Amino acid sequence: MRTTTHYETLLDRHPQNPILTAADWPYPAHTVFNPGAVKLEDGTTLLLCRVEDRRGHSHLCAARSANGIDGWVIDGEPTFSPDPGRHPEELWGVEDPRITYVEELGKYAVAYTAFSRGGPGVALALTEDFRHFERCGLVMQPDDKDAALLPRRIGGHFALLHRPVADSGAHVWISFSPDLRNWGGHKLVLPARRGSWWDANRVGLSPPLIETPRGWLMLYHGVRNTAAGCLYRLGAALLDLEAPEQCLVRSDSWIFGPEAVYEREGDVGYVAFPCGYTVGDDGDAINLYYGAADTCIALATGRISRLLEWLDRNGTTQSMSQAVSPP
Ligand code: BMA
Repeated sequence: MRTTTHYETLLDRHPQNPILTAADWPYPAHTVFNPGAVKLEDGTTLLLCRVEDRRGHSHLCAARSANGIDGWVIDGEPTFSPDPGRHPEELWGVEDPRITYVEELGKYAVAYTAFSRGGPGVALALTEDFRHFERCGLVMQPDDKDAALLPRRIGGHFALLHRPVADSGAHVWISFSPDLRNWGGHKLVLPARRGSWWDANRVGLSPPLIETPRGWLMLYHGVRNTAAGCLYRLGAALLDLEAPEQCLVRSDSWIFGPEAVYEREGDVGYVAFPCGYTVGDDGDAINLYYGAADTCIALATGRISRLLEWLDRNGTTQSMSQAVSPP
């Protein structure tokens, strides 16, 4: 195994990794990965896992654990299945959920990829209990994915981060809505870099934004296309609290990448892809849940304060970054 011994370690792999695999599933599953995560009111960690079947289509299934590490109780059947009859945008499955608790609604908002005949788009569903879901339908048309809602309104509007793909590239954007159905005010937040950068070919939000007194901490994945395939790694940025389209600082280096065997070997090797986190009782410790090699689910632990402090030392302000040019 390769190591990053001479680089600072900000996120530690849990010794029990991978914490969930398809073998744990109570019904046939090919792979389980890219879970959304949330800590429920009673302290239970709920992972909404992407489960791929042998057709290649994905659905979502909830797994619950008291400590967020083991003892998972997995729903006996799919928790949220594609419903292409009523929602044609879900024809080829539902993928990569990101969960946000929206206090104003008293509900969790799940932003997920709906894989339609026209390509992947962003859909939203609301739930109170992860058993009944109310779909809002497709909110961003294809090609678009990697979306999460912010937990509160910004300037009177709901706000959604997402990653449309256009001729100009694959960059992170933010859009606003009065009602979660109609979206506008689109603004570029974080462009992919260019050339030899680790995040040159595509960037996308990873888990939902983490609110801190200094700004929204964003963990994002950056993709570099190589002769051997794509490399998915994780970077950090800080967005302004009241104007999240303003990126205050962005990491030049990646902070976490595929190194362990279960991250390098699988259906899609060299992928570490977090879609959710939970925060400890101290408000600082985070559990970051990620899909490894599009095959299994792993856990990395860290501290928000450390990530912020590292960004202070290793970040670049957007205006100073010569590597970035807007689309
Ligand atoms: C992305 C998404 C993820 C996947 C990753 C690596 O575009 O499709 O679901 O984990 O590619 O295959």
